[in-house]
Amino acid sequence: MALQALLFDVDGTLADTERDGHRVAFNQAFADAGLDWDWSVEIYGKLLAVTGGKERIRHYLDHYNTEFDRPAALDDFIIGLHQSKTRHYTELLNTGAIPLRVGVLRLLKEARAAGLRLAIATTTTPANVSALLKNTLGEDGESWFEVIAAGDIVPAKKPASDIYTYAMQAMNLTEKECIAFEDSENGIKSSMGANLKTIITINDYTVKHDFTGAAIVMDCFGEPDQAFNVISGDAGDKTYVDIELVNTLFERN
Ligand code: XBP
Ligand code: MG
Repeated sequence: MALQALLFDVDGTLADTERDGHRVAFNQAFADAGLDWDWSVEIYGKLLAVTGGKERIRHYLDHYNTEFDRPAALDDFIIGLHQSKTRHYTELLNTGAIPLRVGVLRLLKEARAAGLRLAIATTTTPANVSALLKNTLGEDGESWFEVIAAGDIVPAKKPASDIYTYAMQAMNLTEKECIAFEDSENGIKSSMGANLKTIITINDYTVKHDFTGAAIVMDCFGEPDQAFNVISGDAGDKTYVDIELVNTLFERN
């Protein structure tokens, strides 16, 4: 069956959001709450093993700050912290501080021109996706994507495959008609758990992750004047990701 849709992860794939975006917003929320918690670049890299901001805060308390005097209503406390973090993060995105990664805008435009359908499959909070797409693609940025599957819309977050299954069902498509774009081990476990071929672009936090089974692993999508570096897989004579290469990778067994 022919390729019909491109399913994009957000954080680390569309934009490099974690180190200078989400991490900074978490620390701002902790400071607002009078907490002395400060997630360094290094600690945050470890905490990223757990997807979902609320789940990540709980993981931090369970494994890195066990001495913290937990309030009785811990879930509500975490939800409050996370809502504050989301406010800080969307405000940061609204300053235009975080651009799309290399080649993303060009690939999205090429896909639309080729009549391919687009969707988002992400663990992050929907408000974060809206802010990123509006600030990078323009006011109508969300409309480029037929489905925006995000955050708590599914019971189990990545590495579970729920979010990809949800997106395909919402589009009435199967894994034989879609390809996924991811950046992390949790992400490829999720996409391959849904039997999706997956194109990986790495970032500083995921460079050492296990991407076994990926259709290809690169440092970025590249541009005509900025070649990508292929870390594993075969891009033929291509030096940047275009729809022809995406189709070649989709059709390759
Ligand atoms: C990345 C995540 C998210 C973000 C933080 O999602 O795991 O949890 O780190 O966003 P993806 P929230 O790579 O699937 O886009 O605090 O809103 O969860
Ligand atoms: Mg990601």
